[in-house]
Amino acid sequence: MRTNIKIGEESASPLNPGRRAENKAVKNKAVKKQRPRTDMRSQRKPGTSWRVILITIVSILVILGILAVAAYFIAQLIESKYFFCYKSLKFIPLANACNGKADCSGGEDESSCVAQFATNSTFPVRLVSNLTVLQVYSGNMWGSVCADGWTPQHTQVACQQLGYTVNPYSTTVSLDSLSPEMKKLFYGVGTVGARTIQSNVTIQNSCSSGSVISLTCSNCGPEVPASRIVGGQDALIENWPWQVSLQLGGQHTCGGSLVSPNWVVTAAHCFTGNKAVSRWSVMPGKTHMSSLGSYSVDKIIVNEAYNSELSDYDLAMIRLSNPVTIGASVRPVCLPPHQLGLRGGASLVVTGWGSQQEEGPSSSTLQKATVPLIDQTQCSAVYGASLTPRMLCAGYIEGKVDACQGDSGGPLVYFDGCWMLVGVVSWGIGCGKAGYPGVYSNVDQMLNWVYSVMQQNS
Ligand code: 4AZ
Repeated sequence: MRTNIKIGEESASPLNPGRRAENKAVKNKAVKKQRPRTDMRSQRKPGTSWRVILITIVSILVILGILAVAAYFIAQLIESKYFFCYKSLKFIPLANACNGKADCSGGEDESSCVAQFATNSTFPVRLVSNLTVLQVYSGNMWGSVCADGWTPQHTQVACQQLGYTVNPYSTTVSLDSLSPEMKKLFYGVGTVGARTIQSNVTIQNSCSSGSVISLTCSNCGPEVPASRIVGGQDALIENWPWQVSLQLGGQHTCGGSLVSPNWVVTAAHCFTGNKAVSRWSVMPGKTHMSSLGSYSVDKIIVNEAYNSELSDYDLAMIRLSNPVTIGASVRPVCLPPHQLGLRGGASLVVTGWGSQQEEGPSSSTLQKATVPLIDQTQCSAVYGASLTPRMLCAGYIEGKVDACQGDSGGPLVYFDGCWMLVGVVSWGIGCGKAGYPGVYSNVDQMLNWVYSVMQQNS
């Protein structure tokens, strides 16, 4: 048994070099024997190499994605501070764009800026009262248009004059339904051929057909199934499809309302300090705030009479570079007829993504709030001379439900057969404060301007 032990010790520490060489040879043999195993590894199953390729591609895509997102945010950051002169490939401070002095060598910083527009004449066609009776202005007088001899071509021309080409549609209204004011003077139309309705009309004492023309020029303001906003509720864009987000450098800044596929009505004060048209875009059809797929803007026109200190004539219009595609979540609101005659207490709805409390962030979901119209004299008692005829008030004297920052420029609508844009969110003292209702631009008082802008810039 001991012998066994001796033999064991010897083999554990081989002192004989001959034996060592022999051992090495054995080891080498063992390595050589392993080679075929290495070869087998290079003949991996096909799935393994695909996995490597896939991982490489995904890694590259992830890296490219991260780079693209980083580039986007860097571009946004630069864009928020600088204007890019694309002809001379240089940046200038944003404040130098649209300042009346060309800072880019090609002058492109001054070539597309917010423009002003003044109306020095009466827009010669209008729709009056909730009956939307067509009136024309000729020889310094407004008169209702008789249905006698009226043709679909006349409808087409009148709607075109009002800036609409979509769904021109006319009906007749009996003379008995008209107010004394609308029966003061009548016009008969001649054969169509002229580009304007008023160019070929004759004064008449009455209409032999016994009726006048009522006009609808666009399938605007469809009825909704159900019915920064403070005290509002979540809303769906499908129910308020004219609501758009007006974005500056991709950031929601103001609300706006589509009044046709390529015109948006908003507030003039949205453009104070940001007059470079290229920085603005319009996002229609979204309940949740987003900036992907917004429409570019090719003209911004503010009312020349806008007074930034008084917020008087706080109205502007935006022309889109391409018309929006009309659908369930994108559709224009109707412009109100003249003398709609709303009284204090009329139920109005304001919508927007503005703050849900004063100084708060804007809301990511569209909000709506029902606010009653406040009688003009009652509101003058609150705001005094600050309240001009171009403004109207809506809300509750006890506060709580109101428009707020970020809702500016957005719609205040009234339903009577269709939804009509009666107001545009403009200003107020705080948001939802007791005793201080929201103040809106009074669209009725600036319809002449709205129609003139659409007609002269289409
Ligand atoms: C604003 O700053 C603003 N409560 C809009 C509406 C109101 C107040 C402020 C009305 O845009």
